[in-house]
Amino acid sequence: MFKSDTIAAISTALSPSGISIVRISGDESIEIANKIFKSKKNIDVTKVKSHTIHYGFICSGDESEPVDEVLLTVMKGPHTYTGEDIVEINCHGGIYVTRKILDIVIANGASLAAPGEFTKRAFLNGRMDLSQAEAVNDIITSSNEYSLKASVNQLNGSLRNKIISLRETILEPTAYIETALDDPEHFDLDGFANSIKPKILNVIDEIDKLIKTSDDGRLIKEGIETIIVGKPNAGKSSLLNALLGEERAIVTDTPGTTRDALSEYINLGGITLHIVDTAGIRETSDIIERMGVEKAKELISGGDLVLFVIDSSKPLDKNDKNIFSMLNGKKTIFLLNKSDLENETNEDILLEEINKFTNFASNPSKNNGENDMQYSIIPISARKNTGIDILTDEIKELFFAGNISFNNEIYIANERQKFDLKDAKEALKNVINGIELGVSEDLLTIDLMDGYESLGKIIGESVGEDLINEIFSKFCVGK
Ligand SMILES: Nc1nc2c(ncn2[C@@H]2O[C@H](COP(=O)(O)OP(=O)(O)OP(=O)(O)O)[C@@H](O)[C@H]2O)c(=O)[nH]1
Ligand SMILES: [Mg+2]
Repeated sequence: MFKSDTIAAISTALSPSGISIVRISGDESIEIANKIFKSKKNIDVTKVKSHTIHYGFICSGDESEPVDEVLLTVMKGPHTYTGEDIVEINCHGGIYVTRKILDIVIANGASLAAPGEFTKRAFLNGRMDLSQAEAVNDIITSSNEYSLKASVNQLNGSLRNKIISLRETILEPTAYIETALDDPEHFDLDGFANSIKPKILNVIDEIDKLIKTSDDGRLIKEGIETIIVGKPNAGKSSLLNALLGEERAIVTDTPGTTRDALSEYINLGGITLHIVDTAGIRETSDIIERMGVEKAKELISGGDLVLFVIDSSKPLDKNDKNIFSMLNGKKTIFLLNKSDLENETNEDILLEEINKFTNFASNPSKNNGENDMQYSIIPISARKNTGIDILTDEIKELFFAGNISFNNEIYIANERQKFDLKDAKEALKNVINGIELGVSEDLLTIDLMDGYESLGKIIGESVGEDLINEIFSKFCVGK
């Protein structure tokens, strides 16, 4: 077991609240608690049962007056978060009182915990692997339902189990080759390399599937970068407000109201959109507006999704048509806005225009062709708030083929994990090449082991101290 100092930190946010928690972990945590905790029945904290809660007061030792009234939770290792003895002090949630209790704990022998140090200890003590430790942080930073579910899945070991099983598939033939090389009289390597090819190809395939989830993983975790575009006065800012459910952006009937791009995070049916309202795009001699057009183009190229707002109460004009040329290869939803008014531009007219652009799919609803654009058309009224539900469903359809199921689905939302998967894939591709070229088995084992180790890094095996420190430094203090 990993040995170290006893550490302490405030585990709750530092703002006035109902309660705060000061957490202590390490060999001396129970003794420290015993020195500063006083109860009417004079409880000896060193003698209480594990996983019990006690009512009393924190005193600073030299002062007889209690500092606060608290509940003390005593949990003895190894069945704790860190694997060590843990004491948690539930005190009143004032900033001053919580800090004072932490100071008393430190004065009695604990040292201040670094960011993520509790979780780092959990990892070092084998309570969780690295993918699970990272999932803890992902849960804390989750901002939507799907991201939370994906993180909880990972905490429960979904990724870990997958990696372990892939590694076993690699290790088995590697071990056989090594045994056979040591003991050629009893083990035969004739044709063995070829016989493992399907297995290794299968592992590569599985790794590929994981790598492919990383796009969805990013979208789930960070949100879909969504750009609202359209000509002036089409109702872009009204759409932003409708999606937000509040009057965030200024809406007027004067074209050119929005001058600077404005962005907000929106939670929409379990997914997050990072949504940007842009200045209306029109041909203009005004330098500020021209800069706005350039900015919109730039935003479109960096976005995951374009919401193209069209004023359906007016005919399509030059300004609308200009925008088509910016949508090359982008997932786009055409919104026929102002559907509460008499329409001048309907779906047929719009389709005709869309079809003039060859890079748009010929099938109006969905198309998965590589170079074709995926798009759909939805009539809405940003003012009357109609069609917004359909828009939400359509976004899910476009990005997650309609259903994000979370039974045992794994999403790679972490660049580090993606990087290690790619390394493992490269090594295993070398194995396949080696088999095809007929290289000797001992050379194959080198690449097999490379693949095995790259996968191991995901769960924290054979990773260096620097990397571990870097990962946990991103956590908050007290976790
Ligand atoms: N009838 C009707 N009017 C709408 C609708 N959506 C927006 N409007 C009106 O259209 C006008 C322009 O709306 P905005 O949301 O400011 O349009 P915008 O696209 O952001 O305009 P710029 O910022 O100038 O580019 C306002 O008077 C809105 O009230 C709608 O669905 N129906
Ligand atoms: Mg606007």
